[in-house]
Amino acid sequence: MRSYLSVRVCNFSQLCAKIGTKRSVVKLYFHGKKTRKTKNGDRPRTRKSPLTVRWCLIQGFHTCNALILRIEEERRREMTLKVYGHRLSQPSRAIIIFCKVNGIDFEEVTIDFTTGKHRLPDFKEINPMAEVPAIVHGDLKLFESHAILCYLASAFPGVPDRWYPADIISRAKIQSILDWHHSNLRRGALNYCINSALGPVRSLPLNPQAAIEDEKILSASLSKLESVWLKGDAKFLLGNLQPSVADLSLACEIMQLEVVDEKDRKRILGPHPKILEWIDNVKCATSPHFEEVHEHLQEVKARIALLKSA
Ligand SMILES: N[C@@H](CCC(=O)N[C@@H](CS)C(=O)NCC(=O)O)C(=O)O
Repeated sequence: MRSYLSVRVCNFSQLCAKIGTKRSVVKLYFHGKKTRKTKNGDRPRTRKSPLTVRWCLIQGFHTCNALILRIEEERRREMTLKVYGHRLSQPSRAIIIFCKVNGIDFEEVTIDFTTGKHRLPDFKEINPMAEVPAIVHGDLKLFESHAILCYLASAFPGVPDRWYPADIISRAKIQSILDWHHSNLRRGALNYCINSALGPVRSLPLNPQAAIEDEKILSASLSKLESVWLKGDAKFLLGNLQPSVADLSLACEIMQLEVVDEKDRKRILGPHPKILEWIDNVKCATSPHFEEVHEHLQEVKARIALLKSA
């Protein structure tokens, strides 16, 4: 933590310049925040600065250590990463697992898209596309899971390079898998799961006819995945020895098949032993978070069974 013991100021402008904070923020701390009573009569906590700090500033030529430390603390709080998602959502799971595996401090905010919460104005302020996942990190609001994974891997210094390597060629190859994913594997897997099992959970009808077409796209994508990026005895995509953001994103997509009927899942994944082995590798490399975050799918599966029997 930076020490401000030597910071001496005589007015707001100097203080703001020294600590690189907006004048309005410093004033807020200095004067405290005006508060109104809430419905139940409580007064919310104010951020009144300690008297000593106030006195220091009034005196005009004093060290503002306590005030500055409070501002820094608030900044850190504001910088805490917020992940808006839902564990039924494949891309949300990838982000949650990524944060957990890499020890990134984050707050998980559940947006239940099965009941339309993603269309509420507050969430659309964060993601105007009304989809989970999205993140808020300081002033940054970001949506699209692949962009988020790449941002997290680059913005947090403790994340090992192999997740999204600095080397531009390795990075470009990962990017190419991520781009392919959205219009192929995801298209097939997402629509197949909705049309064959998940629909009723989201108040949508099942559509067995569409599911047949979705399965064709999904199976073709699985074959491509095996023959292009998992060729030879590759443990992870691109023949890497450790998983990258692409492994995590694609593995979470395929895991969505946990919610479909067991015989359908076996029919689709059975012909792809390399895929099954690779998913196990991703699971092992990110254990126990991978399993823990995917547990939610079992609850969804139980809900599907209940809706079916009703
Ligand atoms: N391309 C987006 C896809 C996000 C997405 O499809 N999210 C789904 C949940 S998995 C969603 O929020 N759907 C809301 C809706 O369809 O109304 C990403 O990778 O983040």
